[in-house]
Amino acid sequence: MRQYTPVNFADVAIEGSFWHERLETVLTRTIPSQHRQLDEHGILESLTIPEPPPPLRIPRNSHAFTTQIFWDSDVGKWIEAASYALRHRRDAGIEAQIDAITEDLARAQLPDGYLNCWYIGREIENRWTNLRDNHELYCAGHMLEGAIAYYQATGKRRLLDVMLRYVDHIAETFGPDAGQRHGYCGHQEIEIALIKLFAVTRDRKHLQLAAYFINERGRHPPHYFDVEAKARGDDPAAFWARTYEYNQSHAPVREQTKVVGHAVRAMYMYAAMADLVAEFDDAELKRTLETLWSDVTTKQMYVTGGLGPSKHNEGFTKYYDLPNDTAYAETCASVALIFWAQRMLNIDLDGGYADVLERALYNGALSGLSRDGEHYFYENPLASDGSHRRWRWHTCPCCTMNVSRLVASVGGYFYSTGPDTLAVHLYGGASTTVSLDGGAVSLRESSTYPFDGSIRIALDPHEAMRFKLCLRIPDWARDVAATVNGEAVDVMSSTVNGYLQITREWRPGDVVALDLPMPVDRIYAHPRVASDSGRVALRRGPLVFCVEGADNPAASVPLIGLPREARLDVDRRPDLFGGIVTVEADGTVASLDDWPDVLYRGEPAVRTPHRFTAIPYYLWNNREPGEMAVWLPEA
Ligand code: FUB
Ligand code: ZN
Repeated sequence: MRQYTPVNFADVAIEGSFWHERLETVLTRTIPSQHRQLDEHGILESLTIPEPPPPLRIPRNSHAFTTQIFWDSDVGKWIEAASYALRHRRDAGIEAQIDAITEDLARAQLPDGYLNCWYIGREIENRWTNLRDNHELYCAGHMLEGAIAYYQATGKRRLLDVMLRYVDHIAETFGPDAGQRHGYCGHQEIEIALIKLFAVTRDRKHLQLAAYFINERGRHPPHYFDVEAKARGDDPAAFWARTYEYNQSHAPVREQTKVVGHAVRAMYMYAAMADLVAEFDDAELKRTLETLWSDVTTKQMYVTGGLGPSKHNEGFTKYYDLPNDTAYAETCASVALIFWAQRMLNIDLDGGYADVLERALYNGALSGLSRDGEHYFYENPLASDGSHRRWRWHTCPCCTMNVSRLVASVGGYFYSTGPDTLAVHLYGGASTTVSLDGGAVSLRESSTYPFDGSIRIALDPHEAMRFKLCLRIPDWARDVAATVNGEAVDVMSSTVNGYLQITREWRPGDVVALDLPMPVDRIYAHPRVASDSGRVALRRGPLVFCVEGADNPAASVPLIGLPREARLDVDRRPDLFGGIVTVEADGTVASLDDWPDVLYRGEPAVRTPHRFTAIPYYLWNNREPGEMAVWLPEA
């Protein structure tokens, strides 16, 4: 059913300054510093199964849970990110680090293939007894993804072989047969990994196991998490989250119509389901995903592509509940949304998926990584009183390696190929050579996107060749113009599902020019989003903007407003963050001068003119700490 195949990031050269800078930062600073952090925080040591086990570094919380239990996943994710880095350039130092981890894992692995360093080191007698909470299969999934990426980057099989033994053990342990456990992980992840493994091994056992975990999920009675809770002597009703909506096992996945619970778990599950749609031509599952997609994107997504307003369940609450200053909007959730969106996009090339992918990529996900590449956001609120800061490390460092693996592989989101089709989803200066039915085609896209929408695409088929070039026309773009070798294309009539389709015999040296004008747009939220009522946000191209104290020292950010007719200017700022575009606006500020020392009065505050500067949201909190707001009162 999947008609399109993403072009692997390793076959895409990132040349544009925007992503080149992010990529270099990740390669030279983020990946090495993450290894240092894994080392300094005892995470690498845990792979050596120290005897006796050292005291917990991360104390148990009120539910007796420690995030230390899924340290293996952090290592796996780092290996994956570092392996992506290796595909950009080999590095003996990084390889030695991964090889050392591999040897620790090989030593830790039990004779039956089992490999989870928490359980092996601390409570092996309890393995597989609490899938609901303890992330065993989640850890296996991330380690497996790391092993696959390392094998693909270097050709070295040792870690992959270790993980294949573990997967064999998992496949014996879980499944429909008598004597097997009919379970699945409380935190979905292994499903994605097994499908990636299938792409390497072509062993259908791996695909079937992924399908089993998805299809078994939420089938009851009896519910698997009830069964295992009782087996370990716990009362299932005492589950701290109170509902299996938390981990999307409240109903069989095909019967789910609302996006609920923990946001990252949900997104990873939907990504895996989208893979299964493609692998099994599963139309029913596709319809389920379309319903869920519509549910989340029309009622539960922040303007930044952030997901999950609540800290309580790290996830969703009720429709239109999108508070700004308390937004959880975990970096991982936006990254995972990108994974899901990409898989949906490649089923049948519907630009709506690419629009969300781009929104999350440039805003809610990218904000998770600091300019210096060594600080992070876990939560990505849309307003702050100045107390929300980037941190160097976290007791739960899941977001750190999610954002590094995303940036290190960002080239993989730019292009897809399909039957006689080359599709361009993202712009920003990227080149590739792909194989179509008629032969090889090189494509070089040059632009300074996302700061400018003037795009040039040079095509170089090895000889004259007929195929369809599909250029994404983002949902925010209006008055789009395009030419082929200087001749105008009728964009309106040639655009299908968000893609401008140009089918012709392409010749070496052909050039397409695409102009996506980028005025500053005012954005309004659905009237039911109480937090944004009477407020306006600014967007230019794919970037959502915010007002930050550092640029606006003369006024307190929450007092700044933007009248409906106010003029908005664009300013090119080579001096700021290596060269960005800011929005300069004729705003207002609420005057406190004539407001007496009372909370309430019969007249609103007097507003005086105040010109302010807004920067791209993803860049906030890279200077001195201060207030920030995305949604401004329209006043
Ligand atoms: O539980 C593993 C990861 O840690 C989740 O994906 C994040 O939400 C954080 O809880
Ligand atoms: Zn995270």
